[in-house]
Amino acid sequence: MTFEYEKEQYDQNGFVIVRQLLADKDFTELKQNLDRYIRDVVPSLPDVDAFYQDRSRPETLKQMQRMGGDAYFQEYIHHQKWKALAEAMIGEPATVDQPEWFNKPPATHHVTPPHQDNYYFCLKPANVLTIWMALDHVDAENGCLRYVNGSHLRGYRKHAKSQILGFSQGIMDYTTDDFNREVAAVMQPGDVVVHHGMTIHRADANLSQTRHRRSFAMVFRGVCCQRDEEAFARYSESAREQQSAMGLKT
Ligand SMILES: O=C(O)CCC(=O)C(=O)O
Repeated sequence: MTFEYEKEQYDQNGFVIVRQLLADKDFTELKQNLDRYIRDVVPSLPDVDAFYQDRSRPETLKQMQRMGGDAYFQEYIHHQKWKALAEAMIGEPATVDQPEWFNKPPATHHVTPPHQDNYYFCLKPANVLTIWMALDHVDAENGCLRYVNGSHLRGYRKHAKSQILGFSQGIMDYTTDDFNREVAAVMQPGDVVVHHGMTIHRADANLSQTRHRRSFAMVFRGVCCQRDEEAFARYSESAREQQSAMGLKT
């Protein structure tokens, strides 16, 4: 696949949805391995790699990062379907980071603050993107992602410390104009949304009492990207401060 239509949408809007990226069998295998990882590996991970809404309730697991220590996911990051889509959007060869997993468990009421991923990544140029795969049906009720259309073309917005674990910085001056430009990414399990590192996005809380809102994501960066090490050190320090203020152990 050449993804010409998707590339046009991505360049214009800063995000694009691709329906059913994987064959059924591949999607089932991924979900089985995520279940295995949560069951067998997560209980022994340090706090900073698995975030809970309430540490004493395993069912409130809301985020996992640095999953590359697991042999399956270490290999998975090279999956051709993901790489081909990423490189078609990025327009050059890309490298991939370790996978992440996000959830909004039912009745936990945590939001994703508006942010631009590259504010965290500190890459120049910002030729970086996230591919976020829905594992559940995702809609307005359970907290779908919402994108400010075209915001990747309008530079950085000011971020400040947030109180939300896993998203240490957020845009505090989110305006009516931002709300008006939002597009909700309503997705079926197996659909992916690809967003540019400068695209402003956020998500409401999961208001459903029964439905999870799980996703699996990978970040790809063009080989031309260089990290601004000073800015990244500042960001990493603020993330560490947040985690230690919230009592997380490394
Ligand atoms: O799943 C979420 O709510 C946030 C995900 C996100 O911000 C990202 O992958 O960049």
